[in-house]
Amino acid sequence: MTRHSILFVVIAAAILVAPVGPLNGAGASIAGTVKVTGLATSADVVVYVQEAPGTFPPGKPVVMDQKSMQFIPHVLPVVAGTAVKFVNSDPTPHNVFSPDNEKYNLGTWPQGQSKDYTFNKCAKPPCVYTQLCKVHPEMEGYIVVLQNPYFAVTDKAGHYEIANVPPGNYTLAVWHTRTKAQPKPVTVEAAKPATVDFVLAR
Ligand SMILES: [Cu+2]
Repeated sequence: MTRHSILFVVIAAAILVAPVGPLNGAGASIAGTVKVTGLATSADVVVYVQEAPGTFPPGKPVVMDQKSMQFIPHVLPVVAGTAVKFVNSDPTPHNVFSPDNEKYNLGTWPQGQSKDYTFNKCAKPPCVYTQLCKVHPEMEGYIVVLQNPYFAVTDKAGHYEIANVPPGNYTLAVWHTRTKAQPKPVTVEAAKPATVDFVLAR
């Protein structure tokens, strides 16, 4: 091979292995504050891009723990197709079931054991799956299956940040267990952070 043809092969290989989608660094964040009126905390609100162009691979497997008699995290958004590992960290047996969408009951297991469930049956995101435990009726968690990875969950102060969203025009929506708000349009320009705030009320 000549030096030129070697260079060509190297460049061609670099193009082939480059990730599909926006170039690194071309995106920008969407961030802001969500105020949940009438509640002590503005945490656990899912803020998400309703629909982004293209299809998205499942995210890496994520954990939902059962610890101190709670589902942790309380609210867990995932990209469609992502596997969730349900872990029991308590010295008492817990069960995991959901009455929503295709419905499932993963059974009951003791401390230190886990079961996986893959969320690949959501036909039209968002799909919300309430997580319940037959042993402890007061336990409740939520898994929200979304079309794309551009989502975030608010902290106690209501802050959220969605990193590295490709430039484009989107609809930004929110999901919360008890309150609602209308989606809002947002335009993302390259390397220019966008700010979108919400007020949620019953
Ligand atoms: Cu339980």
